[in-house]
Amino acid sequence: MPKIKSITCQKILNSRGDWTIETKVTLDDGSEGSQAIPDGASKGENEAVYIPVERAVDIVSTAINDALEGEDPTEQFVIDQILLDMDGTTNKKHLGGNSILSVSLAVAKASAKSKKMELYEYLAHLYTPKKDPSAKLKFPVPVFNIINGGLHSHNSLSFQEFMAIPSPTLPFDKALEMGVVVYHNLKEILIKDGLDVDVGDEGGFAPNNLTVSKALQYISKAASQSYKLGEQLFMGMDVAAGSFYMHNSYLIKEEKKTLDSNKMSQMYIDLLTTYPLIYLEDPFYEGDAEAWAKFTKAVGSRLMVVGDDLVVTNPKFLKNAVDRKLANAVIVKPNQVGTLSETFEFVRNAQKAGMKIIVSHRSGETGEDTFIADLSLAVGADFIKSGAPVRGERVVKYNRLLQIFNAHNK
Ligand code: 2PG
Ligand code: MG
Repeated sequence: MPKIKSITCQKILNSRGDWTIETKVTLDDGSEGSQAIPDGASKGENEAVYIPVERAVDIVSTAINDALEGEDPTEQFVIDQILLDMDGTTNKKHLGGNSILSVSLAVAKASAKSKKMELYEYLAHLYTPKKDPSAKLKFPVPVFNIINGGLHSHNSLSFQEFMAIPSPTLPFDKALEMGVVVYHNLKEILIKDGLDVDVGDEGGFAPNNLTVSKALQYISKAASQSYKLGEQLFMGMDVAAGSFYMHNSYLIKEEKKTLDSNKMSQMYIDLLTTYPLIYLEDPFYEGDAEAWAKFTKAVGSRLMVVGDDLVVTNPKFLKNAVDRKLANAVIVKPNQVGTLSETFEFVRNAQKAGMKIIVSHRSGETGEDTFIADLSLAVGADFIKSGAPVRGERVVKYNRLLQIFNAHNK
């Protein structure tokens, strides 16, 4: 049985040019696992606390290293519990969600190496120990964020993400190809119309002077050039409504409109009649529970109403969402909660409640990190969000899935 020999941590840069941490766990059999930590721009109020990087480096390489040295790394749930007990707070403000998660995930990676398993196989075995290892892999549908607004760009759009979504009936390689084709179509159309094709944090175009409807029109046009919209390809949005919720209403700055929750709902319902939208993430601020409940009741049978800031990958907030029927799908971001064990508990409970699962990146990522790709396979996620099919830190996740897909479909 291997033992943890040492845990080290250093600061590195993320895709936004901000510092983050990278932790390395070394086992006494020589196996190693490293994990860098992503960071969000539009964070939920109840996310685990991201402590300053210098402090996190110190905590991981001293206190956490001392506490875990000699422990069995394959006992993931024991390791995570030690970290939770050491922290002792509900939002991980003592040790930091970033410090804790980096260790939790690096331990899993080192253990996978030690067992000579692919990471997704090892994670699947932790998530469902009794699962037949030869069972067919379920690949997530990629959700491509091809127009960026909100806190991910400096344009006038208040909504954060406008997405092209291949039909869930398509194989992963075909779905990826569609995202690429639509992205390039869109680029040409924007250039022809004299619009800017600089990109936002997640690789989507971020031109100025768009409105929500115009952004959707552009995606429709780009998609219909090559595919049957509403059949082969659908659309979605991450509104990230909490980022423009002020004084009990929503400020749509590009249209100089201030809407209350009912008017926001009506706007979405109107858009649903015009565009083949199947996915709407954070349509309301997380504290606007009544609006979530009413809206999900009204459109939940034909639309994925996706909770992100609403549930922050935390079983406690998920329970509230399930009990009050606030959403029918959830985002999974391990760094919102801070340990692999809690992430698994969250996904398990959401799946039990019949919710769709979308494993997601953050807007600030690191170039080599592919953990979420393996995680999506391990838990059988329905979708994965890794931005547009451009920029190294975004495509590395799609490429990891493609490599595994190809290996399984020879
Ligand atoms: C989101 C994410 C990722 P951020 O809101 O879903 O797209 O953004 O990482 O900035 O919170
Ligand atoms: Mg979101």
